[in-house]
Amino acid sequence: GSGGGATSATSSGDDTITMGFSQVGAESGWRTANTKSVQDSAKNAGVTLKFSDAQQKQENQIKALRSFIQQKVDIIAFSPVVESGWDTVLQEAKRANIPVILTDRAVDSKDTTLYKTFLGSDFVEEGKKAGQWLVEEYKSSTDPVNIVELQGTTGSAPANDRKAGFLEVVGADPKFKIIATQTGDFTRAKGKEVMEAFLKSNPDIDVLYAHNDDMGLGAIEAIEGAGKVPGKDIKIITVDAVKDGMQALADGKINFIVECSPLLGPQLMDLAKKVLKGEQVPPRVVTEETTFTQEQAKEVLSTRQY
Ligand code: GYE
Repeated sequence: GSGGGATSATSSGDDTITMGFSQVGAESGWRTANTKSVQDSAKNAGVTLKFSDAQQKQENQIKALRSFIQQKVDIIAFSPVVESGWDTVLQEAKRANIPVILTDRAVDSKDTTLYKTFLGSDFVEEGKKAGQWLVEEYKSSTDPVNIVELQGTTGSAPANDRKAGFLEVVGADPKFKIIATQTGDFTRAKGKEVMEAFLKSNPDIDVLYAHNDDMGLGAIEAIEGAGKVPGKDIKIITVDAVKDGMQALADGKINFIVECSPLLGPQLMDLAKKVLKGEQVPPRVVTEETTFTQEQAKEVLSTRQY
């Protein structure tokens, strides 16, 4: 129903749940698949969804959350573009008695009563998996390995954690050198632009680690434009495993992809229903995911859902 508060879904007589969902934007293939998953599963679950696209700006997300509070939605879910700066608006939601679920990305608030649960991937683990592949790939070599890194959106949980997890693993061996690192904002266009700059100032790049497929795909264009062969002259590791990324992996242009599932919608709707029924939910729900080599990509490409 439209009445505010944690129990309105059951006490207002009708059992329609209204969810306000503030999405980061439409910056990547991952994001598009995530939006579709949330919208489709809201429909299937009979949840009325108020969907708002923040175009990668925190101020827009804060506005959207305030508007959801004003409209007295039953529950708010959002994917915070960056980790910090949410306490004030989350306190406003709490005071209005509207429960909040974090999906996909975390906040760094000390007060964990500001949200009911956090549903999404373990980004540190993803970064470690990327690093582990590299360690294995170069295990018999003692030469220096020059790495460039395309980071996700500055201040976002996946950018912070994918960097940290990767460093934790490759940092143990001094032959791995990160010679350049910069944000590509998770977009193809920025990935291409920054990779062009990397190529100009660094003649000897061995490896690209891109925090998502889209930046990697943009970088592939830059590498080809510079007359080099992606996947051979420069080895490429990315994260997500969206269709276009998996295609490039199967084609030999990417060498390894760490999966990050955007299909969070069904679990989000389940959690929302439980929270509104007053049931206990785990404070953290971690998405299960795997990794793909070029051979594995060829096998699963035709059955990928996103
Ligand atoms: O990896 C990237 C997207 O937060 C996990 O955001 C998400 C990331 C994803 O733009 O492609």
